Amino acid sequence: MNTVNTPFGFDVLTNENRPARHDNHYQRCLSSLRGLFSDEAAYEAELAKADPVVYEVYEIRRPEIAGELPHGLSVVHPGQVGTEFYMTKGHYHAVRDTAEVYYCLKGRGLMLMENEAGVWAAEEFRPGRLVYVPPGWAHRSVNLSLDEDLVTLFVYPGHAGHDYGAIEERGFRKLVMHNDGSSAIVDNPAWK
Ligand code: PAN
Ligand code: ZN
Repeated sequence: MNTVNTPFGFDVLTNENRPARHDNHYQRCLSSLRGLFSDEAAYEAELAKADPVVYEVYEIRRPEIAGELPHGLSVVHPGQVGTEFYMTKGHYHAVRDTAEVYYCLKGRGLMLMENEAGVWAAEEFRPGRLVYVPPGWAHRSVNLSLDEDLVTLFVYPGHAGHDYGAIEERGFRKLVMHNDGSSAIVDNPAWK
């Protein structure tokens, strides 16, 4: 992590859908996402064939304090499990009153959001479009393309932290499904 308090700049997107610099890179393979997709039989069938990378993240890490702004690139690959599009796990920030900005560089998709009052929202991702995730909203990126990566730049407050547990337990209220060449946002029957 670059903890030095010195300005820096870099090309955020190279030809390989990765930033010119990063401190950490992680990949989420299908095998690490058990329980995420609604069609469990389709998930097991896909996994029996292969263990593809569903999404990956390049982080420019910063100290986990309020004044800092960690940022990075999220790349959700194209694909589906059953008819549900590839997506990120999704999370709340551990410190609920922290927001996040996402800016779409490539591809097309949705930011699916919901808050603890049970209200949900979806905002479109396409190149040049910014999505603002207000404090208190869980967020999940969904790739609506079956042949192109969804590449977004994110920036969030250093002290935000990540809470995956609430979403792992409850799921999101809505699922984003591939439907006849298009997409449909439907109720999640397993949502608690
Ligand atoms: C992003 C996300 C990234 C991966 O950095 O962490 O897109 O999604 P999951 O964390 O849900 O797997 C962010 O929102 N940070 O706060
Ligand atoms: Zn976040």
